[in-house]
Amino acid sequence: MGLFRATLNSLRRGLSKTRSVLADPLSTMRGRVIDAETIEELEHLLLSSDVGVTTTDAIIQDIREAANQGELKNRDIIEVLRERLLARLQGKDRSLAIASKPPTAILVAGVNGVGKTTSVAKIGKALLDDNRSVLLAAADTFRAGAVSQLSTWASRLGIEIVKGEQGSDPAAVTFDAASAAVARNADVLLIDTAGRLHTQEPLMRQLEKIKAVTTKKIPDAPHEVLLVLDGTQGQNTLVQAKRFAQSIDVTGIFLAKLDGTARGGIVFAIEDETGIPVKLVGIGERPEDVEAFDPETFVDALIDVGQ
Ligand SMILES: Nc1nc2c(ncn2[C@@H]2O[C@H](COP(=O)(O)OP(=O)(O)O)[C@@H](O)[C@H]2O)c(=O)[nH]1
Ligand SMILES: [Mg+2]
Repeated sequence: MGLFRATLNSLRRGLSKTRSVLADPLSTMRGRVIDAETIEELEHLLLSSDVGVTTTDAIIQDIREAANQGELKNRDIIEVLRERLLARLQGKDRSLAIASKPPTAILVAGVNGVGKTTSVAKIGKALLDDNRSVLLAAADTFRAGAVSQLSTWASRLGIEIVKGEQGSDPAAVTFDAASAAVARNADVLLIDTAGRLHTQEPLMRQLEKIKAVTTKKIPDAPHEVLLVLDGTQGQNTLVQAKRFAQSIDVTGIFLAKLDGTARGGIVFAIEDETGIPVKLVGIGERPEDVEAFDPETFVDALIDVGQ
């Protein structure tokens, strides 16, 4: 689905807090001879923006070797870094899966407060703007106020919603919603779930059940299982991603709150540690504050080239 834009200026704005940690110090290195000292400085910058040890080591080793071979004479360190960062993100399918026969079902999971419901609203709005019919399943029946939060979004955006009582079985709500999506010929069913701690076994099993009833009603569903991670939670997101991936087949990551973190490099660490592609990023609280994760646009915004 080509629903989402990847806009350099929006991403730059979204990554503005990361600027002081990465892009600003990097810009002072422009034009410098790429020697051992410069490379070491670069290593510190990458680590402090949460790029993670795996990507940092790979890039630094590669640059060191190239420098030793004399390949980096007259090269700009920022351009060299840009190439290497981009290479790390290549070769992944970052598009949202679509069902060959509608409805497409997208299950949204993650721990409490990371931005799931907001992200569901963002995806719903993008689908509506693309003239697709959408149905929301309010399968967070656990937290007080969760159903009404999603209902508020639904009525603001003009999207239909299937909901149950607080405390009711979220798998039953999902089953009803999936049935309704089929009966009404909806293009996309978006399933919002309860925030669970990755340490809460019963809740993790409930998520598996929600997934199973979706498959029962819609063959091959869910077509996407999006894990929402909170960009401000740093290394904690890695633990969550691994735990969720053990329990259900996570097909993509929605990295929310990228605008709230000074460590936007976390994207690299997430992909290194989990192998799951980041597909969407959230850069604000409004329904339009979502961007496709496009490696080139992201890297350019991250290191702020062309400024
Ligand atoms: N700055 C910012 N805030 C966000 C973003 N996504 C969600 N939020 C906020 O994070 C808080 C929790 O969001 P919510 O969707 O209720 O999380 P949930 O518990 O996972 O469903 C709310 O105050 C949202 O407005 C984002 O991309 N950027
Ligand atoms: Mg929620």
